[in-house]
Amino acid sequence: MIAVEHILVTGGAGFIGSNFVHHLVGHTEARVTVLDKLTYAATRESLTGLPSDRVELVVGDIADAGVVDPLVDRVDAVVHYAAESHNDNSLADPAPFVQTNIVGTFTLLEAVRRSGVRFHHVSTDEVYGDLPLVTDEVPAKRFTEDTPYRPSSPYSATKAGSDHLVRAWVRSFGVRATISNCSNNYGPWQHVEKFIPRQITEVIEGRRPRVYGDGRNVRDWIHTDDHSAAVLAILQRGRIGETYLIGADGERSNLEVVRAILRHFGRDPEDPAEIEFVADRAGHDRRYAIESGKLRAELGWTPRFADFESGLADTIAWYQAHEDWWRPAKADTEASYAAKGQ
Ligand code: NAD
Ligand code: TDX
Repeated sequence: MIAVEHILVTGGAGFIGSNFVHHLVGHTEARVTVLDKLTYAATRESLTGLPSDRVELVVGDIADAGVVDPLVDRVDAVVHYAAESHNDNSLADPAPFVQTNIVGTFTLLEAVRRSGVRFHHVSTDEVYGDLPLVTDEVPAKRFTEDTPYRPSSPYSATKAGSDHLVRAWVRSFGVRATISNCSNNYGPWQHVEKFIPRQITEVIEGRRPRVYGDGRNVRDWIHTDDHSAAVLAILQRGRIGETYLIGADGERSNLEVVRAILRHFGRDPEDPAEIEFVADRAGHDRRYAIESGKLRAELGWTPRFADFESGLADTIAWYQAHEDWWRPAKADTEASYAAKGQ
């Protein structure tokens, strides 16, 4: 187990990074410095209430070595969440994805190479491309740590590029790094551009959920709290140079998810008129599914939110109680979707 006295969390004001900061404060004695550029996706409010003697927010860019280098020199470990994270945005404008996800990760890797600091890189299952639907191929395949990389979108290609950089810095320079590739997260503080918050807030606003294409695409849902617990286990006990897949056996089609949301609000989930089918995403990945046996066997991790429907119910209740937080972003987000017929 490594000593984690002071940790730099990049992207710690975002959806998943802020959850990890809370997890660190609750489960370790570590001090935390958050480095975040505070893009449109940042969730500053999610860091309120944390002890000021343990958590500090530094506003800055991970691609700026002048900002990154002195911060890395102060810490024992870096946990790297900062990214441009939304596939649809990457189709509209890939440039910030290349800059933050690739140049930003490179900048951090150069800093930890120089300082010898432990590095954990947070990545996504999307680097593996997609899988056939279960109905198309039996038995169903799942991603493992050995699945070849085959990213589909500018977002997933830049995350794949960042993973490759981390592996090269481990092998060529002896950087002490681990990588995790997690499936789709849900939970509080997720931006309303993403699928589950968008559909919950559409229904709250009296509109219909909006499903891309035929809605049969499958995602493997995991609660952010479970993701954070897995990342901490890897940081503390993972083997250097290794990759761990994180997933909670939460496969659901997009249609199943919107029907669960409709059911929760007392609407008829089987009535096709309750759902609006909109233009499909270009290059839309069909199915993701994670085999997380390595993480479970080596590090003893298991998900606490084993029941997706109850985690979803908690998440819906959270969005109902936090309208003040999501409402300012909602109108602009919907205007940009409307412009694309989505
Ligand atoms: P998010 O978009 O909610 O948050 C990203 C955060 O990074 C924001 O606070 C933003 O301000 C910050 N950021 C962006 N560019 C930056 C830069 N140049 N310098 C400093 N900070 C910058 O994203 P998220 O959904 O919380 O994802 C966090 C990480 O987890 C990403 O690396 C993503 O690839 C990965 N991931 C996400 C999911 C998911 O389902 N959302 C699943 C697996 C992996
Ligand atoms: O309005 C919508 N309707 C819809 O049908 C939106 C926003 C999405 N979708 C579909 C597309 C996907 O099949 O829902 C699914 C989930 O979409 P997103 O929330 O955009 O997630 P996804 O593209 O799967 O990527 C997410 O998981 C992996 C995160 O955004 C990534 O950061 C992470 O790496």
